[in-house]
Amino acid sequence: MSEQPNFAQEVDAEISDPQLEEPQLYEVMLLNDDYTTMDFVIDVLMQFFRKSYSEAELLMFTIHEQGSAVCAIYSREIAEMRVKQVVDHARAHEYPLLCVMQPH
Ligand code: TYC
Repeated sequence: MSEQPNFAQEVDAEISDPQLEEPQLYEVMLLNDDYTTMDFVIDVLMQFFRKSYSEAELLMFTIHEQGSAVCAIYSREIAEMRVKQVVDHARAHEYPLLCVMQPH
């Protein structure tokens, strides 16, 4: 008998046992608009997505030019919380900034 692990069995177990499946991850994205200031977006990226100033500035310009960009990838619960925090923060400052999530 071979001492090698049976990978086929392990793969089958992962498919059949939901407890062993990897949790679905979600991309959290910011969308461009014409009214939110560049400085506000940079602050959001630093405050809520833990980017350095230079990372945040580069990502902000990517969103500004491309229309959107992935800012982080999280589990569903963390992604939902982050989207709500960012949207609430933007509305509190009367900016229309949109933050959305989609399966990774
Ligand atoms: N387009 C905005 C401007 O010119 C800047 C901006 C960047 C807004 C990224 C939203 O997610 C955004 N002031």
